[in-house]
Amino acid sequence: MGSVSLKIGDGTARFKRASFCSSAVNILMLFSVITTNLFALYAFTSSPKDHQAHLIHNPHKNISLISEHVSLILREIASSQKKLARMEKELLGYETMDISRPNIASELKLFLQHHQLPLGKDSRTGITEMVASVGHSCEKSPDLLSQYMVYKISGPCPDDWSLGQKLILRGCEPLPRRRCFAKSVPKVGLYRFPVSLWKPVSEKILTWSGLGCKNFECLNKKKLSRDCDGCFNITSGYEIQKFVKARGRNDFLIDDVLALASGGIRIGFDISGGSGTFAARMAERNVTVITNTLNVDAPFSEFIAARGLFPLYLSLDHRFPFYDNVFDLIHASSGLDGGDKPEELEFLMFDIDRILRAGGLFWLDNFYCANDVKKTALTRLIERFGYKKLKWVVGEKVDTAGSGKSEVYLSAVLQKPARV
Ligand SMILES: *[C@@H]1O[C@H](CO)[C@@H](O)[C@H](O)[C@H]1NC(C)=O
Ligand SMILES: *[C@@H]1O[C@H](CO)[C@@H](O)[C@H](O)[C@H]1NC(C)=O
Ligand SMILES: CC(=O)N[C@H]1CO[C@H](CO)[C@@H](O)[C@@H]1O
Repeated sequence: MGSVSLKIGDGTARFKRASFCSSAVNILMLFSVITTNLFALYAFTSSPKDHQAHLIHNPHKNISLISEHVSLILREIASSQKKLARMEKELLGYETMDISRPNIASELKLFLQHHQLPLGKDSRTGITEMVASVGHSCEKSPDLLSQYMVYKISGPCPDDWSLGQKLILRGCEPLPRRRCFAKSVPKVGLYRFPVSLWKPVSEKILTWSGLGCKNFECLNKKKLSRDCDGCFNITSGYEIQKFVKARGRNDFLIDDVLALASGGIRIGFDISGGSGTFAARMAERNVTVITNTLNVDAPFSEFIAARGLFPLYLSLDHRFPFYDNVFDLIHASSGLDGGDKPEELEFLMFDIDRILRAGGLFWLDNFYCANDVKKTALTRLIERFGYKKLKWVVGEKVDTAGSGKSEVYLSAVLQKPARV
């Protein structure tokens, strides 16, 4: 077994060319079925006349001739299937990773190799081997991946979380596991919950390696994203007013939204939730919220955890690691945006719908629409899901920090219908 397919696990697929690919593959499939059948027809009918006469006269003796034809046909089918699989892979833009090639870290090889189960087939799951889960897009960054997998076994891991995140941002998710100890940061001076929600977090208990900023002063001066403008300042400024004091029609208040829900909001999921302030405000109302974030340009995960909240370190390209119909509430804002790829947002919306329970609320909070086309497309997409619009506000805001142009934002509270 020289190479191992990376088309395994729940690796993130890039969907840009998906529809083109699937129709091309369908045509190929059809073509192959037709040619295989024609071939079979030819094989059974085109034997020379004397052979046929011979067969008729010696029907039992010439079974070997028929079986020869059959095995020829089977070989032909197998080879077209292989050809098809190869073409499909080329169309999708990924290949099997050849772990026999040079410069592949030995730890990576070991991790990717299939491991047979010691007792053969497992009766409960039906599997016969353990397959390591790693994103198929990892194939696109073999050098980074190999660099990531070079370390001393049982020793300290290199200080390289940002390398791992770089791979994740290139779609290499899940990352391979490693057999080394991540750098440990002493977490001194943590406060008890719920006091921890609004206490300043010490700079010393966060990891600043791999980041442009090395302290809060630097972070607070930067506009990290539309949803995090000074969001690490949780003692004064705008962050402490968020969700409890509105700046405009697009800002809904948590208590108003909870009142719409007629009870039963106990667990929620916040997508790209900055420094965790939404989860903090919800915690004060006894609602448990998981905050999804990466550490892009700032130590979001550790900061959220220091506040006593649950950070989920996961890119939005990854299927949410939750079962269907479990959340009462999902909150998302501009972080949801997949850029100029509308399919990405569509896949994401279906995944949000999957984990939200019927009757649960989807709160789209100040979603930035670059233009009218985008707003219309988003509105159409949302309407396809048949949610009840409890609140729907399209507003304009002046971009005070940047160009001074007015920008369009959509805020909505939507209730998932019970589909039967
Ligand atoms: C937080 O914001 C306030 C008001 O904008 C400012 O005075 C204070 O210095 C900021 N704190 C930090 C740690 O940046
Ligand atoms: C949250 O739960 C605590 C303990 O059960 C209770 O005392 C408090 O009133 C609750 N707060 C809210 C806002 O419901
Ligand atoms: C008994 C008999 O006629 N066998 C023939 C079956 O077909 C093979 C292949 O054409 C011939 O070589 C055999 O003589």
